[in-house]
Amino acid sequence: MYENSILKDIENVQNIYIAAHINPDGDAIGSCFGFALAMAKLKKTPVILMDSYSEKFNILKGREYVYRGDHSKLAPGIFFALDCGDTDRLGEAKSVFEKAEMTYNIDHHISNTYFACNNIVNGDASSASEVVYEIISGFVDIDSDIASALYTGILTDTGGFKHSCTSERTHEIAGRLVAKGVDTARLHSKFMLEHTFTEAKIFATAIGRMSLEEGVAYTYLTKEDMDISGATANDLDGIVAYLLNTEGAELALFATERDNGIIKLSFRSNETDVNEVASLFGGGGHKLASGASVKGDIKEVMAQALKILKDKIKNEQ
Ligand SMILES: [Mn+2]
Repeated sequence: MYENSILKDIENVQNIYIAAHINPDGDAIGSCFGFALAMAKLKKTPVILMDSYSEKFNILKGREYVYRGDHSKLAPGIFFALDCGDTDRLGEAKSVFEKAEMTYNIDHHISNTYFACNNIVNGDASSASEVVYEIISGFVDIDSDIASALYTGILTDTGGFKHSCTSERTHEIAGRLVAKGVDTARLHSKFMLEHTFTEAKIFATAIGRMSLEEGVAYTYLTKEDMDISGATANDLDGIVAYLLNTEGAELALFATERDNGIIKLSFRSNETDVNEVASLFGGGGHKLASGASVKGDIKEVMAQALKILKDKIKNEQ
């Protein structure tokens, strides 16, 4: 039902601006690449504004539309924000978004702030890629490149079809994408199993100092840990999920110290609403997976978050 409005809105523009959240993950990248490829099929020129991301995503088509030039002179006729809960999460692309004449917000975060002219937000969808599929399948013949990008987004945001956000519809869409020629074994191996040497080393540091207290599994990485290992924010995938998989853990907390004294908190849960917890720190996300960035001392911020999580578990018993 949004197809018509999108088709009408892109009719008179050539450049289609597309962006997702900062520190882009598989869904941010997959949804942007898939959407960009769909726009290219409509003879439009996609312009993806995106932070640096892990090189492993270079096996996907769509990356050729990532723009690496100066942002200051861009004045979009239309801007699609994908997999992004609020405008701050657009990072550098936020200033470009604000200049756009027409804006769309296509997402699946329940914390989404409905910040665009048109908001297509489905909190029940597994991923932004799933929402993008629902939209573009209405007006584009999905080929194997588009299918591979969207499949990657679904695959990574569902943790390999394991998380509770994986619905019957998710599998149905995944099946349709597979029918378009997705090399599922290759994508599973690339995105769910493979890690770099640096990722393995920083994983070991983080897991080596993990604790499990009153149902909360937690750990942290300091700026020094990151500097010594040469790891970046892109190398930390999977750590918080691994914490939650610890027997006896109901909640997981992973704190990392970033530049300028910013502490990034990641929360995961089997049941308890951690979107609420993240919102106490000015963040958000999903009920079972959320995050926040705060300024402060890592030990203090972590102690604060830990206390909130432990209290939450106690109150629910
Ligand atoms: Mn997502």
